[in-house]
Amino acid sequence: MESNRRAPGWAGPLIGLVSCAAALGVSLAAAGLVRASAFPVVAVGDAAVDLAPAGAKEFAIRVFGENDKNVLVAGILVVLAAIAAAIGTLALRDLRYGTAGLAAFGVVGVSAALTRPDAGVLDAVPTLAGMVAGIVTLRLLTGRALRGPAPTTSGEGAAIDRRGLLIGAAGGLALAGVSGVIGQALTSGRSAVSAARASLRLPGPATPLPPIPAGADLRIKGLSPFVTPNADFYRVDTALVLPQVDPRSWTLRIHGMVDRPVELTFADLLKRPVVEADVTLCCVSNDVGGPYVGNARWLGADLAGVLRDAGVHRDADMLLSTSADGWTCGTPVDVVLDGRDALLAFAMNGEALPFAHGFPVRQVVPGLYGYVSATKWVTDIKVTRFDRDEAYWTPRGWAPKGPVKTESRIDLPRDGADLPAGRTVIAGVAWAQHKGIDAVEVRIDRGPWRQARLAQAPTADTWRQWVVDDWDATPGEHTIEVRATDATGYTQTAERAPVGPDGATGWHTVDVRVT
Ligand SMILES: Nc1nc2c(c(=O)[nH]1)N[C@H]1C(S)=C(S)[C@@H](COP(=O)(O)O)O[C@H]1N2
Ligand SMILES: [Mo]
Repeated sequence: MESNRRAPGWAGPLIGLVSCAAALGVSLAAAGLVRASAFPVVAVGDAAVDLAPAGAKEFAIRVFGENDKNVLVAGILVVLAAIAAAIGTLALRDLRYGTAGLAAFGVVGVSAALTRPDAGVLDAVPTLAGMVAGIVTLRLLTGRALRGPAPTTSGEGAAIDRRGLLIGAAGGLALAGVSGVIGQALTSGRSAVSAARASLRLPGPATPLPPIPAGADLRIKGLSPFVTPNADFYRVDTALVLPQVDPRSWTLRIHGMVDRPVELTFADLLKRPVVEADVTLCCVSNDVGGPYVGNARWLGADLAGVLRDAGVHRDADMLLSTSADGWTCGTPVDVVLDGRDALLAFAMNGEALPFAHGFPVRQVVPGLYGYVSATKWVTDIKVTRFDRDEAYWTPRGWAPKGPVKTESRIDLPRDGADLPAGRTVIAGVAWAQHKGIDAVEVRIDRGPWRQARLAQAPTADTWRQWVVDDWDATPGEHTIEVRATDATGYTQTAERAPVGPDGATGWHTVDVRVT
């Protein structure tokens, strides 16, 4: 058609963006009915997370911190918008191009949705529904636009029906908005599972732990509290939308190299002897001085007991656990069976696990980094061997086994702080889970090491607060360094190692200016 060549530049992008918005709104509504992670933006994002090259996790965490997922989704939406604008422009020229463009989106979305490890055929529905809505909207809008008056020979006047197009676009946006709101309500309306969580009555531990000793928390403002409140606990995982696992239908299968494969329901789990344990969890991606470490009082079933009941074969050395969303984790069997408090945890600091921390059940194993021990939303444990199976992060360049490295961190003063001269408190935390911290030393401007005073720690499985409260800060720039010694006698090396492949090393160092 000739007329469309005179369509104003904004018409094509407008048509494309509105069609794309309608497609996303309708697919979100459909995802609300199927499941949230089948929303194509999420499915594509999840696939991108899994396909990302080794080192990408490290990069994303370093640059974006706990916002890494939002940044990824925003990035996908920006790319989507750019392509949508191009598709609309093409559609005004020839509708077949536009339709083909949207269909190509559909293929990408369906492929991503169907190749997720936990996918079923229904997961294609949200993308397909969105694609149909997008194509119909695209056709209607181009149709309306091109119904405009014939162009004048002078080339002036409306070559497209602006009014018709704008009314159509408003309609398309209304469709996007209404279906998007419905979809948002359905996908975040985790009401059934939330209600199940709220109504859980958790059993008490067989042998309750004594309350946390008062001496474990020095109560210094700015120092990490001994117990990290759930709301402040770091979160690291590959899930773009939190798995919604109903405890009433949850089961945990234990199989592989065992005499008696078992499948436990949540009720079965609660009937087992309940163990309470204070355990500090940390991430292998936590750089020296970083925030990905937290301490909680966990409640759960004893994982070793569950394994003994199943009868683990002598030659098995790995537990390959899988989460409801298909993430996998490889944990050394000998570590879990050596008598430490390895848990199938269902509560954290006195409440059912928060959704972000693995509701209804997660693993907790003191002494191992989270990526090899702390499977959230766990549903399956295959007893196997490290030479037969690989967990999620191993082919992505992370060590198959990940014992925690002894670490210490300065919380106070903050790096880059401006301080008044005089007596200044230096304080922080140190951890060497399942070994225990024996000493922490601090030095200023590479001077002599001074012993920090250690807070109490109820067991060797938690971090330990420390403080130096007699530093007389003099005006000028100062460098403060810390190093810890664990109960095996090992003192942290000064040598800087990056987080990959098996955890960072080096002394945390902060620079301050005293005036
Ligand atoms: N299902 C699932 N569990 C997971 C992960 C994950 O990506 N998926 N990440 C692990 C990693 S790398 C860490 S450090 C801990 C973090 O636990 P948190 O988010 O409760 O602090 O969870 C572990 N469990
Ligand atoms: Mo981690």
